[in-house]
Order: sequence, then structure tokens, then C-alpha cells
Amino acid sequence: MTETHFRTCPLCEATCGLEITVRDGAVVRIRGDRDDVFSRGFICPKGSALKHLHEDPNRLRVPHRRTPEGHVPITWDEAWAEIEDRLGAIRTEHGPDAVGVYLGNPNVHSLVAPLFLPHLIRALGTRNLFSASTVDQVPRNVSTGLMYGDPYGVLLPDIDRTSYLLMLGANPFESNGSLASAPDWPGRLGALRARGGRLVVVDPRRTKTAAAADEHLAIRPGTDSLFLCALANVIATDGLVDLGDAAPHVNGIEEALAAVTPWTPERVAGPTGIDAATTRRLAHELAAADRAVVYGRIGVHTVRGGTVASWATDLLTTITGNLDRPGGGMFGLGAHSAPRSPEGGGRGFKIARWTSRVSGRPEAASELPVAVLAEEIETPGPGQIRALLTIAGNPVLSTPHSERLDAALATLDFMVSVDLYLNETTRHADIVLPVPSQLEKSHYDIVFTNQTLRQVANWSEAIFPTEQPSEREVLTTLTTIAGGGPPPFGGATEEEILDGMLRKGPWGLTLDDLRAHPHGIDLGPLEPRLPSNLRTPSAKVELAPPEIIEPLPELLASIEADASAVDGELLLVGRRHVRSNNSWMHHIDMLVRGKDRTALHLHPRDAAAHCLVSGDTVTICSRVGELDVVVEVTEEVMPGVVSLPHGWARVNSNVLTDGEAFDPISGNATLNGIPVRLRPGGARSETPSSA
Ligand SMILES: Nc1nc2c(c(=O)[nH]1)N[C@H]1C(S)=C(S)[C@@H](COP(=O)(O)OP(=O)(O)OC[C@H]3O[C@@H](n4cnc5c(=O)[nH]c(N)nc54)[C@H](O)[C@@H]3O)O[C@H]1N2
Ligand SMILES: Nc1nc2c(c(=O)[nH]1)N[C@H]1C(S)=C(S)[C@@H](COP(=O)(O)OP(=O)(O)OC[C@H]3O[C@@H](n4cnc5c(=O)[nH]c(N)nc54)[C@H](O)[C@@H]3O)O[C@H]1N2
Ligand code: SF4
Ligand SMILES: [Mo]
Repeated sequence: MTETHFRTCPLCEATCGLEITVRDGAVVRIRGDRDDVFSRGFICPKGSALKHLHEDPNRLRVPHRRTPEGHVPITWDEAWAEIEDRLGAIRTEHGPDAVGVYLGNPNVHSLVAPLFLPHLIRALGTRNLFSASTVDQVPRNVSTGLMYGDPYGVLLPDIDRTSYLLMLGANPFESNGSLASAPDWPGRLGALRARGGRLVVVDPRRTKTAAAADEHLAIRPGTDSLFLCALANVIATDGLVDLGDAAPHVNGIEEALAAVTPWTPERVAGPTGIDAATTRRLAHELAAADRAVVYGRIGVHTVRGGTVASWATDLLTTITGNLDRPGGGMFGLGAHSAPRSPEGGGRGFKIARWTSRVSGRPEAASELPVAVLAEEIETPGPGQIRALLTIAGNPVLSTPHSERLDAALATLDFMVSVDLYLNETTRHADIVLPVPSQLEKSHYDIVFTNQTLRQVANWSEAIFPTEQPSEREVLTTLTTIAGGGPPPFGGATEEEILDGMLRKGPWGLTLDDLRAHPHGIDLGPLEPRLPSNLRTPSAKVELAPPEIIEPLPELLASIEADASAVDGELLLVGRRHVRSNNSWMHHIDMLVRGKDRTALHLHPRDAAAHCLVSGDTVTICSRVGELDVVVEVTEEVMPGVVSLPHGWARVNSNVLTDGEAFDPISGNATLNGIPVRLRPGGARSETPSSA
């Protein structure tokens, strides 16, 4: 019997519709759903890998216990009993902070996790909460929270209607976009240029996105905050500031412009490598464009000035009259969003309400920076982490100074992981709990439909039944063990909870409405929302939050000082490939076959200086670690910059990234612009393995 199922791919932020053909209980084909209201048939190679993930014999289906002989299967009753005993004893003896939690990236691609994790965290009552956010987008959450009051209500680039997109530190041709959800960025950016618009990409690498742009500017890693401030400076000093229809909703314009006054194009030219005339021209182009928007991602957020850069992108969109305007920066709205008052206003957003125990790093959005997880495990004293719970994360590969964390995890008294696989992180866990595969659970993209570039709603029914406990049962049982009291939401299922949210949402939909539309419901383009989306106490956009403006002069001066190159030093940046997904799925043959993707990209000038040619093996060293890598000489990277991907077991850039390097405002780790040196004669390694 052949059936066809339609569902949303949960693997990245693009939310593509998939058409999945099942015959006699097995997936026979996955392709893009041509009738999906948002993706119209677009798919990337990872979408079809869902079949392999589902069928993978190595995917965990029962709980496992760590023994001296390796992990062995146990029953659910045994797993729960051991977790209850050992976690309970540690909490009783050492208090709630003795249990640390790391939440990994796939949690935001789940319907259940965002609904049920907050109850688990509350029940655990620990301040030692960490997630992938602090190796990713927390600078964006911080600037967004301070400017608009809601850290998750990020400003989205309306790429489908803009005539000028300035994109920095993002490569959606490989990543499929982030903090701005839409399938088919190549198609959308192509359409922007086809209608006469202009795409400018700022990146130390000539990425596929940069190659498809009207203009590519190679910038010195870590200096975008200076460059963005200089653009705002020109717009201010040349009298081009125009707030447009957003003017009545904006506070702090004078203070914001005063903060960028010292940062002229001439001053930042040296540190950024972008000449002053180009910066001036771009500022004028932005101001003159019919509709313009500035969008930055990983490359500008995971650096020392990440929060300033995130703030400055929104400042530029605002002062060119493009805030909350079609074709400019707009705010998203999910069909499940809570009702909002038309006047806006709220309690606002605060940072650094507490700091980490050992090195005093700031809290942001109730989390501590994951870069301090290792030291919080290693350092004795009250509040030391003795037990760890990881859920859908592989921090041993994903976070800075990864070898230190790997060693620290081995010293824990107890560790539990909720994961689909045994890997570099979960191998340390005393108990590993599996959840059903992506095709065995229902889905509604509860996080990303709040930030899609069109308003859409899709429901995905589970395709296959499973005997395993559901993800909800796993999380609620952990919550009960943590003393969480009666089940959250009165014991309702995720379907019932979502139905309630949709009914109260802006379009008053029901889950049955979604079920009746297997290709999704298109709720139209983004619409202006100010001031209803604002949660600041003033009910205004705060363009000059003191938490950003006060540290800004010293921070930018230190970035400027760091940018005076040290002889022989190179700066390491990351890169993504369309057939990879962070640290996992590297065992799926269809995604890893072909040329090795972990080579060190090195510019011909630097290759010559180091007497290296493609194929040579070299040792790359940073302050904290070293790696033997194979060199690929390429003009894709600018001179002085080298690039490696993260998340691979054998060659992982996080062996080199430094836990001591961070954005002081948000606490986010610095993952780009890491000073490194090359040492010849690394041991020639055998053919790289796939994981
Ligand atoms: N140097 C450097 N480091 C980086 C980055 C970078 O650009 N450069 N990027 C950073 C970014 S943006 C991110 S988001 C992080 C990601 O880093 P992590 O948060 O560690 O996430 P992943 O690497 O995606 O690992 C996902 C884990 O979840 C498991 N998993 C998959 N699906 C499920 C599921 O449905 N349920 C459960 N319970 N488990 C599941 C997988 O087996 C895997 O162990 O890495 C960061 N690290
Ligand atoms: N195929 C694939 N897709 C993914 C992922 C994946 O691992 N693989 N991960 C997903 C996740 S969790 C996320 S958060 C998103 C991330 O989505 P993107 O932000 O688009 O991620 P990257 O492809 O890492 O692009 C970052 C770019 O910043 C550049 N860069 C580095 N340093 C600097 C700098 O100082 N300044 C500037 N201007 N640029 C710099 C890098 O060269 C790189 O091209 O991707 C998601 N999608
Ligand atoms: S682009 Fe993202 S959502 Fe679309 S098929 Fe690929 S992994 Fe899935
Ligand atoms: Mo991410």
C-alpha cells in the first residue's frame, strides 16, 4: 500500500514542506512538496536524510546505561529508578545548582521541547542552565530584548519585498537562513536582483552567497561592529537620517547617533580593511534605496562585539526609514502567538541579573554562557556542577575549548542525556534516554513560525507509530523526578495545547483547520506591527539601551586595538556546508560522501608565506589547542584568514576556539576571528573518516 504524507522538515530553520511516500511501512521517497504554500517544492539534501535517520540501526530506541564495557540497553523502569536515586541524592546533598543543564539546538526544532522544557527547568531550580544560544544568537536576543522588550521578537529582513539587502556574516546558500525563516534563499535573493534590487554581502570568505551578490566586501573578522557604526555615522553626519513612519515609536535617537560619532569610515578603514570611500558609498546607497534592510548572522554575532553589531544592524534599518515597513525590517507573527494589546508595552528585558560562579560571566535570557560549563564542573565549592543533564546537544563538539569540556564531563558524579545517538557527549552519560525519530512524532514549528518571512501555519502528523515513550512522556517524567508536581498544562497533550494556542491566536485557527490543509495555510505577507509588538516599559523602541551604549566606547576601542595584526598570526573563521548540520548526521553516507569537507582553507598569499600547497598537512595552533589539518589553498578566504568547519569529530574548529574570548555584553562565545598560527609538518593523517 502506498501513502503520501506531507510534513515540515524539522532539521533547519527554513521550514520546507516535504512530500514523503511510504510503501508497506517504509519510506520510499522524500521530495520537496510542490504545493507547500511557503516552500513550493524547495528542498535541500538534508530533507531526504530523514529516511536514513528514521531507519538508522544505530539510532537509540531503548535507554542505555554506561558500564566499563560500554553502553548497554536497560529498561525504562531501570533508567527512571537510577535517575531518581542518583539525581535525588546529589540535589539533596548539594542543592539545586549542583545539577547543570545543556539544551542543544534540535530543541528549537521540536513542538514538545519548547512547551515542556520550561517546566523541567523550573522544577530543577538550577541557575546552571546553558544552551546552544550562547554559541549562537544570544547577542541578537539581547539587543532585541533591550530595544523592543521581547528577546525573541527579532527584526526580520523582508527579503521578498526589499530593494537593498546588506547582509553580513551569513551564508544562506549553505545554511538556508537563520533568525529569518524562509525556504529557498537562493531563489529569493535571485528574485531580489531580478527585480532590480541590490544585494551586498560582507564576509571574510567569498561564499556562494557572496558570489551571487552584486557586491562582496571582505572584512577583517570580528570588526563588523566598527563597520556598522561607521555606516550609521555617515548617515547621521550627512544629514540622511529618516525614521519614516516609525518616528512616533522611537526613543533615544540622539543618544544612539552620539554613540557612533567617533567611528568614522576613515578610522575604521584600517581595522576592518574596508576603505572609507566604500563605506561612505554604501551608507548613501542604504539611505537612498527605496526599501532597504541590514541583516547579520553567525559571523557578526559570535564575536566580541556581537551585541553591538546586532544593535547596529537594527539602528541602520531604523534610521534609513525602514523599520516595520514592507521591504525593510519587519516583525513576525505566528498563528499560535499570544494575544497582544494594540498599545504594546510590558516589563522590558534585563541582562546580567546574576553571574556565573567562577568567572562572573553575565546571565542573559536566564542562561549562563556555555563557555563556562567546564570551569563550573571543575571548580570545587558550593554551587559546583556535579551532575549534568544534556537534551539534544553535543557540546563536546559544539562549544569552545572542546577538549577541556570533554575532560570535565568525565569527572561528573552523574550524567543523563536525552538523545537519539551515542556520540562524543552522550558517551559520558550514565544514562542515555532516546526519544522517537522525527517521523514518529507530530510537528508544528512553534519557534520558527514566529519568524518566518511570510505568515504561515503547517501541521505535520506523525507518520509512523512507535512503542517508545513519546518526547512529552520523557520530559514530563524527568520533571516529576525533579519534583515538578502535577503534570504541566493539566496533563494536556501537545496537540491539545497547540489547538488552544491557535484558537486564541491572531487568526483564531484550530488544529483541525491545519489538518485540513496538508500543504499549509498562507496567512499573508508580514504586516507592520508597531507598537503592538513592543514589550518595553515605555512602549517605544529603545534605540539607545544603556546596557549597550555605556560599554560601547571601551568595547569598540578594544576591538580596534585587537585589529592591529600580529606578525605571522592568522584569524580563524568557521563555515557551513549544505550537507552538514552542526555536529550530527555526519554518519549518513549520502550527506558525507564526496570530497572531504574539513580542509583548512588558506589564501594563496598565506600559503606561499608558509610554503604550503593544497594537500599538505599542517598543525594549526591557538591559545588553547592544536589540530593537524589538510590544507586547501583557495582564494575563497581573504588574506590573513583561515577557515575550518565546526562539529566534526576528527577536525573540529572548537578544539581551537577559546572559552576566554567572549562578547562581554551577552556572554556569547567568540567563535570567529580566533588568532592562530601554522606549524609545518603535522603528522600526515590517513584519509579523514566521515565523523
Ligand atoms: N566553532 C563553532 N562552533 C559552533 C558554531 C559555529 O558556527 N562555529 N555554531 C554553533 C551553533 S549556531 C549551534 S546551534 C550549536 C549546535 O550545537 P548543539 O546544541 O550541540 O547541537 P547539535 O550539534 O545540532 O547536536 C544535536 C544533538 O541532538 C541530537 N538530536 C537530534 N535530534 C534530536 C531530537 O529530536 N531529540 C533529542 N533529544 N536529540 C536529538 C543529536 O544526536 C546530537 O547529539 O553549535 C555551535 N557551535
Ligand atoms: N547546512 C547547514 N545548515 C545550517 C547549519 C549547519 O550546520 N549546516 N546550522 C544551522 C544553525 S544552528 C544556524 S545558527 C544557522 C547559521 O546560519 P548562518 O549565519 O548563515 O551560518 P554560516 O553559514 O556559518 O555563515 C556565517 C558566515 O559568517 C562569516 N564570518 C565569519 N566571521 C565573520 C566576521 O567577523 N564578519 C563577517 N561579516 N562574516 C564573518 C563566515 O565566513 C560565514 O560565511 O545555520 C543553520 N543551518
Ligand atoms: S533547507 Fe532545512 S528545512 Fe529545508 S529540507 Fe533542508 S534541512 Fe530541511
Ligand atoms: Mo545555531
